[in-house]
Amino acid sequence: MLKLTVKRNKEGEQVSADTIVAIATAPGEAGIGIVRICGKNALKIVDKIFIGKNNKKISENKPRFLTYGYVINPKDNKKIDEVLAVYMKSPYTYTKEDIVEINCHGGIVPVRKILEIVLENGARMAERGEFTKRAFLNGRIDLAQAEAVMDLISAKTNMSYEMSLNQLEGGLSNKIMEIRDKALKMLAHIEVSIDYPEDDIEEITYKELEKYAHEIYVEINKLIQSSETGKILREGIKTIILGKPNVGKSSLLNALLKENRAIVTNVPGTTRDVIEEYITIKGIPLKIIDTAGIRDTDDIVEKIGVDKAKELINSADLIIAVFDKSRELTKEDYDIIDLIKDKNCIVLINKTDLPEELDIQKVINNVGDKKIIESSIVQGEGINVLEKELVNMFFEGRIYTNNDIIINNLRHKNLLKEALLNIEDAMNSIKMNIPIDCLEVDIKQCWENLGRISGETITDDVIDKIFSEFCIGK
Ligand SMILES: Nc1nc2c(ncn2[C@@H]2O[C@H](COP(=O)(O)OP(=O)(O)OP(=O)(O)O)[C@@H](O)[C@H]2O)c(=O)[nH]1
Ligand SMILES: [Mg+2]
Repeated sequence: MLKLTVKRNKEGEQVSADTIVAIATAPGEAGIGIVRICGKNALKIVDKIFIGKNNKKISENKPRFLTYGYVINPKDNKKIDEVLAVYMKSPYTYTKEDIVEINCHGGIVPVRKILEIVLENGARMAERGEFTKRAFLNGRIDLAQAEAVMDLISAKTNMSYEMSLNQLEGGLSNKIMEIRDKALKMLAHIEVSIDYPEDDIEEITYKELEKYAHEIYVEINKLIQSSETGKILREGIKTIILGKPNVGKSSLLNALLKENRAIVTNVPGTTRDVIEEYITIKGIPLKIIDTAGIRDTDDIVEKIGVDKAKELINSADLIIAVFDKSRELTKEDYDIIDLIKDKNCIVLINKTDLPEELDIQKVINNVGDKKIIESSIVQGEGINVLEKELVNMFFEGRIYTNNDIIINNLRHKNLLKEALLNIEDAMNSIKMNIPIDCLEVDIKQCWENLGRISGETITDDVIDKIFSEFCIGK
């Protein structure tokens, strides 16, 4: 009844026809560079181009032991580089196929020369992500784990790195498997009921199905909800610092970064362009954006900056609106109050070290129930309170651990949404006592959509698309 659409290789079987090669390290000057060869002829090829101490071949050393020697051009025995090479024997390798890695000097020339020699001697250039694709097709990891490899490599924040590591270790895959098992149990109940269509069995079956469907619904929904967090952990909380000129916006950026990134002067209109930086506060990544002070201006450059700042407001996760406590509220301040209405926003009243001119009550009356914090950035006061509030607004003091399963991949989120619709349809049918065999289609679709996340039920073209986004050599 339930079949896989992708052909995956059997345990221990090396079915890839070609032996592939790629430079596994990043281009540039480095201590070492690694050329990686994978497939059934890997050892044979390296035996032709590698010569160890006392003329020993790599195949004469034990697998997983480094062999010292030279890569040579077999045509004229000319040495190409002094290297360490290691042979990893199938199936205990990254791809489950034979792999040889050559550690050579890390400049662009040695790695390229070795790559060329390997190509001349029978390997072909690996496609993007082909090593990991083989690991998937050979059944060492599932698709969600393969995607985690790519996310791990491209992680920009500690949190997204940890999310990917958890996914690589099978956190998400196990959860998906649990939910799919429940769907399978539902299908089994339906089969029994169709085979023995007595009334009482059908009644029991409806109750059981309702229970399972509800559990599945709750679990899928929880995963979908986590994707908001996933996006933030991956890309950072997009935070815009907004305010009229000279209130201390750039000073705030510098204080949060703990470095003098933006120019700060007492001339209003100092910042004219948008300045973006990443910071991590209590493990939570923020993409923080300093903007030009909002005011009407005839200066063309400054005006573009002001317009850019206004544009950013709609795409922000959070706004920090800064006001100057040493000055009366002005028209510009009221414009800003207007701009932040209905937005996720913290109000910062800065320059508390100076004589007070601002009527805070006026601010409170106008901004509504937004959180208000006072600060003196030059004296380092209030920054801690602000940092705490920033994190609390998004995570309410929750610390994320490695055990939390967080969806951070759009493909997964979309499949979960489809699976949720399927189970909702099934739940509605159960409520309406629709004949039991009609439920089967929805539940099966739910099971299949979930299976697409781990790659159990997926087509070849989707797989090709996913791996084409990998880097070469992984
Ligand atoms: N006394 C006092 N001065 C401050 C404080 N914060 C910033 N300043 C000063 O206020 C002036 C303006 O600071 P900036 O950070 O450049 O202000 P800004 O909002 O980025 O200004 P624009 O880029 O022109 O929009 C500088 O002279 C800062 O040193 C504070 O808490 N107290
Ligand atoms: Mg500035």
